[in-house]
Amino acid sequence: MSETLETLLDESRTFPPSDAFRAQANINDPGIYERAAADPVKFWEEQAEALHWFERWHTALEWNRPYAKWFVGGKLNACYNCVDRHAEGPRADKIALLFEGEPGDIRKISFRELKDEVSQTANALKSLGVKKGDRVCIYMPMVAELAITMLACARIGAAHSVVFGGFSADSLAERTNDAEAKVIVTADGGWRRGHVVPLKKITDEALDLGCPTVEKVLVLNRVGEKAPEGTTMTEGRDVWWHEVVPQQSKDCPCEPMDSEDLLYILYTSGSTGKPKGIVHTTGGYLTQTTATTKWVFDLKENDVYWCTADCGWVTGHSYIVYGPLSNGATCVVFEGAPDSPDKDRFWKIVENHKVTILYTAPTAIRAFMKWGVQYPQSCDLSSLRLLGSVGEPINPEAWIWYHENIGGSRCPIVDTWWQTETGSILISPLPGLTATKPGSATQPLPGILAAIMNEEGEELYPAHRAVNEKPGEAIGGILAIKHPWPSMTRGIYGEPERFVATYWSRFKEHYFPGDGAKVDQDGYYWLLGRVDDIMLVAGHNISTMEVESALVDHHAVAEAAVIGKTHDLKGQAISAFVILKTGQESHPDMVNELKAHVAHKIGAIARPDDIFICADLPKTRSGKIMRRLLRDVAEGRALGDTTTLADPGVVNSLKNQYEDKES
Ligand code: 6R9
Repeated sequence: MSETLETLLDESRTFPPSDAFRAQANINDPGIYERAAADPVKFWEEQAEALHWFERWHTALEWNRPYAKWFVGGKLNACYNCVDRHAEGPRADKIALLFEGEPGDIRKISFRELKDEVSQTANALKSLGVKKGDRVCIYMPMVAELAITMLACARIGAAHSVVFGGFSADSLAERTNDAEAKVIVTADGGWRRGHVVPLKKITDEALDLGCPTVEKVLVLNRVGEKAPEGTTMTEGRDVWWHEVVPQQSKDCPCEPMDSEDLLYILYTSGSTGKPKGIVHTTGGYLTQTTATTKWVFDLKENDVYWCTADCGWVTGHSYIVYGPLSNGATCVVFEGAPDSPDKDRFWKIVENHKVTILYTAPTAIRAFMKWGVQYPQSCDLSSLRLLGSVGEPINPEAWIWYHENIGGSRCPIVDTWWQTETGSILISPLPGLTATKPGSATQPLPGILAAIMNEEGEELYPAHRAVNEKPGEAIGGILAIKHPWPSMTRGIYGEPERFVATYWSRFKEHYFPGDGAKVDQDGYYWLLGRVDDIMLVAGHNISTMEVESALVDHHAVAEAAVIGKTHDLKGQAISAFVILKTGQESHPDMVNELKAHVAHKIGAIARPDDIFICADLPKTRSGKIMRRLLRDVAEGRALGDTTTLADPGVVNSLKNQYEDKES
């Protein structure tokens, strides 16, 4: 990358909170930013007070870059905070988990029942030999028992490592072995678009590859007689959930954990290399997920909160399980897909359960746009009062569509930027205070110091600055976080050098998240995608996100992925892959029309050299577009690692079509 990043997209629409929303919001005093900036450590200590500590900490922060320890000396238990303190108080009969399975089965679990079931599961894990400090691998469908198992681990001080139920036997074995897990908790199967995902069979395959540390496998009966042929139990190793869990005592004390004890490991697959086991500890993580859930989602006692992520991703950890339950919220847990049995499934869930807060991903929103407004319009979405987005930059047009068609133009949208490594949301609007701009994650949250850097590691936009200081003109560069924050990762499991090399070597002081960003003249942050994806076109750094947003702005376009393709003269030329909305036909002039649209919208410099209209894009299982593979396609190379793709077939057929077009 050269000096700075061009700033092309100029989005001037703003959406201030309504007076009514502001008046009732959890955070409606703008002074919170100043108070936090004046003394971030003291500010986070105040947030930690919201938790139940068995013993108070003696030192709020010990910082030996890159290692932070928060609330040192404090003792607490994450499960106690998420379950027991509510079960023992006025929330005992409040619904904690509101589960809907793909076939339509519904289970409502109160905090009192959750405490019993988590305790029994914890005792079952103990009976299988799990002790404080051990690791448990969880490979389950998105059912209530997945959250229950995570909490059961936390209760007895065992760390969980959740592996997304769509991963292969190889991935499961690799992660199980890296974490040296003693037990795997799985299910006979899970439902996905009417089919059974054979989780137990895949677990057996993984174990056949060699997982020497695994002693027992606990198997939930989810699909029963629909389990695929060959689903068998290995005597002495495998145990049915229903044969050991319900029999256990409901009495299982919460283990007092040190604030810095391991809570979980979660593997993130970088674009290359083996997955990184991101480590999170207890006190700081729970403090910040608890606080941010309350601020960002404006969570109230009567909300029905639904985060559509899977617990296989960090979003499911922080914003389905730990943050919301610690706040005593009612959380929807949904097993299935948004288009099964039909494309209105999400909206039926919102209508039936009167969901008030919906947190989903841009990839889902763009799919809804592509399918058409008739699906949300056929359901009553009037219970919704706040919408959230996470996982990728949300293009302004997708934001506006979400605002109008899902939020009925009345719900604030929180576009939340964060990572597995950050543990909780770092950049986001506060819905009672922030005037939002479509496509911008707006501002670092109180207590977070975020800078924009140049290649040389100098701050172009400083982390420390007066709260109301505005740059006056847009500044593009690399995002960096300066001060430690409580929920930051404590490392990559077993790989301290890789931890330093990946996040702490690029800059002398700051944490390097790997994302490009700009601040606009008003001091709003725009996340522009991974630094590796930024294009260098004739000496200009151009973000893929801005060109994609200009394409999605065209009425016929549902989704776009942009890459830089090697070019003799320009270094890189802009190349776009475009999916049209359902019902839109490509016509001979479509490509020229789209090129002209981009040039008109953000400038001639960003006009794509070529545009390829396609039916699908390669995405990771959490829905992020893999531009690296599109570069391989465009440059005619062999495809790189495709193991993290949701559907490897997509990129292979794309490659064939692309080659046909070129020849
Ligand atoms: C929570 C999660 C992290 C990467 C991150 C960035 C992208 C996430 C975003 C966003 C723009 C947002 N990302 N949220 N980009 N705007 N609101 O997704 O964690 O799976 O670790 O991915 O996702 O590139 O660096 P993770």
